[in-house]
Amino acid sequence: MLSVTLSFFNKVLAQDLGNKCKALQQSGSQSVKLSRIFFLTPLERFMSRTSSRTSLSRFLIEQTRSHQTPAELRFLIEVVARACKMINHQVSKGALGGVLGSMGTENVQGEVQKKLDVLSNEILLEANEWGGHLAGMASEEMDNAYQIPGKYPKGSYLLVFDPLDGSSNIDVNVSVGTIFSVLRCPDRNGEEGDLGEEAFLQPGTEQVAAGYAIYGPQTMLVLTLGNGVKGFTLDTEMGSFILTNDDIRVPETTAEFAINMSNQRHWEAPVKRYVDELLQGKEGPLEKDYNMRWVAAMVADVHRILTRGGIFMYPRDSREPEKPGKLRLMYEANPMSFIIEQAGGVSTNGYQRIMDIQPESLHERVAVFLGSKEEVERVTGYHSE
Ligand code: AFP
Repeated sequence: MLSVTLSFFNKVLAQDLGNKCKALQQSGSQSVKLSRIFFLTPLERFMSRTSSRTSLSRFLIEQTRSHQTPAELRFLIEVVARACKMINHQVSKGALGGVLGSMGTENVQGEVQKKLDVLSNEILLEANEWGGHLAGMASEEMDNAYQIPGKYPKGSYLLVFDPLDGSSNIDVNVSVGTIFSVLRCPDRNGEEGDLGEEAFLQPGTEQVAAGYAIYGPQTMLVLTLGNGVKGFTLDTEMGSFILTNDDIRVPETTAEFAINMSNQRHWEAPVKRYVDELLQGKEGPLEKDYNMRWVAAMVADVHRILTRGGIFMYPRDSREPEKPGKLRLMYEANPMSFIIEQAGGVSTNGYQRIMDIQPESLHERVAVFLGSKEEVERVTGYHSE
């Protein structure tokens, strides 16, 4: 009964829409056109919103059709995107979902794990383990590589991720995100045993895809498959990511920088010099006033830089001299560097291009300078003077 009523209702709306379109074509008057736009029926609004849109699925299918993206990789990205929607759902529940606060455990880096860190990790593992597109996974939240259970087929890719970046922001309701990187699994010459860590230790230049989801005022998926950077916004009513930023570019110049200034006394000389010059503004050697922003979630800081330019810095410092920085190479710096470079920006560790670094361990750390070309090149130059 309900479906009959609905289909009748739809027919009436469709007829009404047809009549309005005809009237619009015949009228030609601007004011009539405008009044039509403002007084759209729900169906008209729905159709005008959805008909010309490119969903993530459609984008990926078109990529496969033009032979730019193998079908297996397309499937992998779709599954990751689906997992990000599930994480977004959990994050948005906040206190109502009972998901805030700590687990009372630590990850391999000795950082306190939030409930949502662990939940997001589980969501990504479960979503990706059964599809047959992966040979293994690795995550910030797990000491060792994750083995695809024997009951599932294995594929040719490796997925590396930070399930919930910036998770210390969760309890204060500030943007967080998921960062991921896709690599090809090296040929194992028929070897059947567990996949070792060495399979993952490939430089960032070997990435075939990278992206992040940002859970903020809007939820977005930013993706590169190696031919530019695309931004998709989550339409929460339809449950799909819609292409909203077709060609994201980082402006070459900027007057905005991002760094945790409270660590200033621990920095190395080139970083001290550079930030000191930024702070001198118009009166200093750079002859320009700079503004500063620091969200303390890499996803949010990088997203701002992709949107309006800037330089993001997390340099190495003297607090833990044996560690070359705070951020992780494989699942933070490499995917973000791939995205930034594909958007026309630059990413270094102060001395060399981050994507050229040969990783030595899964959870290796690295100093990061990324964003607008002019500023990243300037601070990198100071390191070699
Ligand atoms: P959490 O995931 O522990 O919040 O760390 C976030 C992060 O790895 C990165 O996303 C931020 O840019 C950076 O750490 C912030 O570090 P500080 O708290 O030292 O500013």
